[in-house]
Amino acid sequence: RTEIAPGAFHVPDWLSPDQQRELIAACRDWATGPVPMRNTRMPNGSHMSVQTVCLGWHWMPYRYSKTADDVGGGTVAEFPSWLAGLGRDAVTAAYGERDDSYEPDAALINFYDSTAKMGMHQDREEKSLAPVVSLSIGDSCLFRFGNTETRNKPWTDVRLESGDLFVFGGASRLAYHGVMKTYPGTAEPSLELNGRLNITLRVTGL
Ligand code: MD5
Ligand code: FE
Repeated sequence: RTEIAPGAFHVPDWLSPDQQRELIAACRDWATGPVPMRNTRMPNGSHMSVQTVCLGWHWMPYRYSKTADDVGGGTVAEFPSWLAGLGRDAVTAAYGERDDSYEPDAALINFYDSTAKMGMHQDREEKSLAPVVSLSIGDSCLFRFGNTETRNKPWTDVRLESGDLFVFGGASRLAYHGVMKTYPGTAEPSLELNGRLNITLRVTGL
């Protein structure tokens, strides 16, 4: 594992091929659940290029709700306990020390088609500063990990590949970050995933 910045750990190739396949299947179900995957509408009327579906809590800019107040008002699917267990394993792998107190209660599943990206931003909607777990599956991407002060340099560019784990905690929890681009067609063909999935596990503190 590599510490990209204080509290930010990259663990390449952490998910097994079987775990990746199972998570893809789960994401397909979640994407068509009570609140379907959608391109989130921003306050200025534009839409994110990434498509998102949430578990436990519904994220909209810039708050969490139990209901999808921006798209139909349905109640989001529950956050499964097996996913919280995977989150504890992830934090343990990143920090090298078992943390059974880590209790994520929200997941954001982001799907990137060949043109999607995500601009530099901070994740500040959570009232808890517990670590965020990030799992990447499918096409590789160019991930940019910045600083906590501005969305500008200095930053570190990291290529995230299928199966990679990233954990953002400690001094890195409020760092600016973004996905500059994906590398279309780099997913292992047997995954049958035409794009990139990113699953983040979060503690909302709500
Ligand atoms: C992605 N997702 O690949 C990225 C990577 C998001 C998002 O940025 O907000 O859905 S996960 C990177 C991340 C998430 C939360 C906190 C921090 C990084 N951080 O504290 O640096 O779809
Ligand atoms: Fe983010």
